[in-house]
Amino acid sequence: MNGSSPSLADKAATLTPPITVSRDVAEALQSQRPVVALESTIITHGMPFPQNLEMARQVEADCRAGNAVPATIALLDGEILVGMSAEQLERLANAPSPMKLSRADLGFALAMGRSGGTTVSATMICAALAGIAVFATGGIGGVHRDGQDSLDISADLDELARTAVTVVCAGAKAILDLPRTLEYLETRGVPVLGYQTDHLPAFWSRESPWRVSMRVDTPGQIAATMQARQRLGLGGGVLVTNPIPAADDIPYDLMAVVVEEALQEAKLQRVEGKAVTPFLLSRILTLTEGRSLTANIALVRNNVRLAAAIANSVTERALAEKKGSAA
Ligand code: PSU
Ligand code: MN
Repeated sequence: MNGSSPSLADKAATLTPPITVSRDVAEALQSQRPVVALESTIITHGMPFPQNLEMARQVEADCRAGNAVPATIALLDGEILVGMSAEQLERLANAPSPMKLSRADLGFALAMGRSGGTTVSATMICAALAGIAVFATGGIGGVHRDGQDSLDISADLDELARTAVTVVCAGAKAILDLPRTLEYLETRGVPVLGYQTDHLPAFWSRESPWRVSMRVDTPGQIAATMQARQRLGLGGGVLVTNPIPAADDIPYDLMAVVVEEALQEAKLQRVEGKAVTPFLLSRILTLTEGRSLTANIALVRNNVRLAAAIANSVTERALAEKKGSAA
């Protein structure tokens, strides 16, 4: 570094929106190499310490093993980070009272200099700002049970309808109303793809009783679908549902009993709003004696591997198209 003229990567590291893109992510984006965005509410609210930090490091390694640069997204002291250093990850995983950030919270958190994990909705927003098209998470939020009365419908669903990022998840947790979640997504024009499955996966379980209408069997078919949607100017995201690996599956009927018990406790203790999902997750962890956490880690890793393969396919297609138009 001679300090006089900043490299292109340095310039890309500070975009006009207040986000800081790490050097390796900026370089990958600039040279059109595959990048996968990763969310951070799973670190701050989804898993206990230290498993949260171990998982965050592990999925970054999985992403690199799949030939894609990981871009973990979070807020630290009012700075939106796209791509985090080892030290920043550690700070986030240990943050004393991190916010759980969705679209509604981002501006406030930025203004107040707060730290927090980004949910699927906020991660999609930041990924799109940075120019990242593929994002891996565990499960998305959805329509809660009795959501038709409480109107507790995750901001994730509307974000999928408006922001053009492909989200790879293991379906939605059975703590939600799965058929209403599917109906809502359909109404809002969000395609739900089943990866090598005809059934909606239910997070800890490979299969739920509900079907998905669009099945894909290869990462290439997903990239082709993304490209076709882009050509049509449809906007909005794509939801890829990827079943948990068979070795870690907890059957749907078994989980249904555990989920029912956790929901009853949440009701008794009058847990509401943003606190509902973290409360249920931690109760389910205790009720399954840790099995749900092992499953959670396995499914996130599985989603990251698929997201990396999709990102590779997307960049291959973009390069092929460029060559085609140059010829
Ligand atoms: N699934 C998990 N762990 C999580 C979440 C989902 O296994 O921590 C998080 C995601 O960040 C998702 C959010 O976007 O929960 C949804 O929260 P809500 O239902 O409050 O919108
Ligand atoms: Mn909610």
